[in-house]
Amino acid sequence: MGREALLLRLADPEKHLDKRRLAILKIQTEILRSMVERLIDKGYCWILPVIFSKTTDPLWPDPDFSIEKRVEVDIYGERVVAMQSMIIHKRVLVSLGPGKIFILSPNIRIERRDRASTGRHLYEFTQLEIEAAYAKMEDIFRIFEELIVGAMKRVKDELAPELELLGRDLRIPSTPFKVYRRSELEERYGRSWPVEVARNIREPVWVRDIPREFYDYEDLKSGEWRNYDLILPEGFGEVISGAEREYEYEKILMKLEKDGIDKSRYRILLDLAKKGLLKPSAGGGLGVERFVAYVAGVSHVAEVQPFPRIPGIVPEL
Ligand code: ASN
Repeated sequence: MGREALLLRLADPEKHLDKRRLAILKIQTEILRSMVERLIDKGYCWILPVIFSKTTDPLWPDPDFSIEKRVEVDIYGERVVAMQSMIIHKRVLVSLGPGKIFILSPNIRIERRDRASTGRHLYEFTQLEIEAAYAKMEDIFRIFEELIVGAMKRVKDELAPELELLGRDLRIPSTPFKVYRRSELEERYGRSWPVEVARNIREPVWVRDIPREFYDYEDLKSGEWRNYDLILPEGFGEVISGAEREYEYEKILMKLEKDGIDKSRYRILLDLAKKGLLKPSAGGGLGVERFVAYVAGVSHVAEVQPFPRIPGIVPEL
C-alpha cells in the first residue's frame, strides 16, 4: 500500500480497526506487561504521568528538531504547556523521592506536517520513561536490553499466530547491543546518519555522544556527551534516547544560557542543584509505538494507535 492510501486508511476507524489491528494490540499488551513486570521486579517505582505543567522538556537544541508549535493553555490564571517529555519531573523525583522510577508518559509534540509520511512520527505518543539515581550509561544500556529482548521473547512465545497473521518473522537480537560513536557514523554516512544506520544494521545499536539538550551530561574537557540513542534495524530508527545527567548548578546555568533557554522555567531544578540536592542519575525513554511497530513489523507507527495521531491529520476520535 502506498503512503497516501495508508494514511487515509489509518484515519478511518472502520477500515483501520481490523484483524491486523487486534493482533498489534495484543502484541502491545504483552510487550507492556513484560516490561512493566521486569521494572517492578527490579525495584522501580511506577509513577503516573503529568500532562500539563509550567515546565517541560525544551526539546532544544536537538539535531532532529521538527516541532511546529508548543501547546500552551491558561488554567487558573497560570500558563501551562502540554508535556513534551517528563525529563525535568524525572530529575526532581529521583533526587527527592524514590531513586528508581518508570512512567508510561504521554507526550504531545506537534510535529511538522511533512513528518506524516516518515512512518515514525506522531503528534501524541507514549514513552516508557525510566530514571535511576547514581546510575551510569552502561547500567541503562543493560536494563533496556533486558526489557527489549525479554518483551520480544515473550511475544514470540505467546503470540505466534498474531505474528504469522502480520507476516512478521521476528528475530531476537543478541545482547549486549553494539555501541558506536556518533562521530564515526557521521563520517561514514553524513548528517542523515540516523536514517542510514537504521537501514544498514541487522540488530539494534547504541549510538553515543550526541550534542543536544542542556540536561544530558557533557564532559567539558573532552567535549564528549554521555548520552545515547538506540537505533532499530529495518528502517525503524531511533526508539530510545537517554543520558547520564547534569547535576551541577553552575554548569546547568551556563548551558541554559548558551542554549538561549528561559531559566525561569527551570527554577526548581536550579534551586535543587544549587543546594547540592540534585542527584546524578541516568535514564532514558523508549517510544512505545515505535517499539511495537518494530516487533509487529508494521510500516507506520500510527498503525499501532487505535486513534492515530498522524502529523497534520486531526480525526474526530
Ligand atoms: N526521555 C528522554 C530522556 O530520558 C528525553 C526526551 O524524550 N527528549 O532522555
